[in-house]
Amino acid sequence: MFRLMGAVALSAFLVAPAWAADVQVRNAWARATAPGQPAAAVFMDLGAERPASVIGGASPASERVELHTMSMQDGVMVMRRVPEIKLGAGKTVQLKPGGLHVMLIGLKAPLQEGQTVPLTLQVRDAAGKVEELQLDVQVRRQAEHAGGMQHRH
Ligand SMILES: [Cu+2]
Repeated sequence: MFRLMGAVALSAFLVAPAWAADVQVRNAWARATAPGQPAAAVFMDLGAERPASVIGGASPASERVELHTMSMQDGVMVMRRVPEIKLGAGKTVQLKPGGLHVMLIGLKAPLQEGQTVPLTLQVRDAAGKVEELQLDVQVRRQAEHAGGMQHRH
């Protein structure tokens, strides 16, 4: 029984992690969007073997890709663009609702639950060399995180 459940879980949830420049990405996902919604946030866990930075990205699903962070300012959640997301050796940086995220801006079509969206991240290592990391972002339901905040632009 356990073995059977394990097999189901593997096929449903385990996606091979993507690697570039000793950077590993796990669990890349985005919220499904409503028709007309102009942007979507993408979340993931970023791990690095050596210091590196994510410096940008691109996706066929949107006109452009930006790196953002959210923070509380005077009681209001504010989102702003950041030039890079720094990764430390042996550490994991979580991109999650309410914090750092990758933003797909100018969506060409709504993101639908169950869909997979290609995303390329540019990763720069400590020597300044830039590599591209190809990801598949899984689109999940909006309601998955109860109490999540509205993401506005
Ligand atoms: Cu954003």
